[in-house]
Amino acid sequence: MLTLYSYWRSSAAYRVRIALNLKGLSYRQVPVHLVKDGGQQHSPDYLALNPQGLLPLLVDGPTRIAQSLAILEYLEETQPQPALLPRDPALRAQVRALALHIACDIHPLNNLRVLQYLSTELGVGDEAKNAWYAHWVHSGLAALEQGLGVFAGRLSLGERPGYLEACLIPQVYNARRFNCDLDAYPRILAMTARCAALEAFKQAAPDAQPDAQ
Ligand SMILES: N[C@@H](CCC(=O)N[C@@H](CS)C(=O)NCC(=O)O)C(=O)O
Repeated sequence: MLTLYSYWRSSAAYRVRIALNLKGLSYRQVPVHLVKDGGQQHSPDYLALNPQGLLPLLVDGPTRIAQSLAILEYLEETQPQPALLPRDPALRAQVRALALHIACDIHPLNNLRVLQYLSTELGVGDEAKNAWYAHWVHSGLAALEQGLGVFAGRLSLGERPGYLEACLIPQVYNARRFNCDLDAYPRILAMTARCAALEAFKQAAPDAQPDAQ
């Protein structure tokens, strides 16, 4: 049985929940509250498992894997069907590039620890912090919107979602949570709407998690 250390609102954990569901893999969740007690990700018990103090963490027998995209790659290699990545090498590289765009160039700038650092260490007020958040969401999503043109209105696997959508839908969730207006991104919205109707995504959604508040 796979174990996922997760938090309902963690978008990086949300990526992994989607991937596990798309592959039809069962798993149990261990909730790690990112805010309570100063953040349980900083507890000695959790740091012993993942010294980086970030979610998600997947445990498969003796193997512990941090970093959501490393987990997606692991799942793809150990449980190849149904595939999350396209077969064609060029398309596969483009999917990875778009996923990295989200995971490396949008998400980390607006992560909890960055927002906390802005407030508590640099004394940035809420208005400026929200402007920071919206700036990185919009600059990232505007470029992503162009990049999605390669799929010509379809999903990254044609009629099926996979690796890309596992990253995109959690990023859209984050943007909406912080009231970013997404009307300028019709491709992103169309992909999100198609995925939202699927069971794998419904079951992975933050509000559907056992630790949702
Ligand atoms: N690059 C990492 C990012 C992991 C990450 O930033 N996780 C967030 C939740 S979405 C976290 O644990 N934040 C805790 C904190 O900021 O203290 C991944 O893709 O797994």
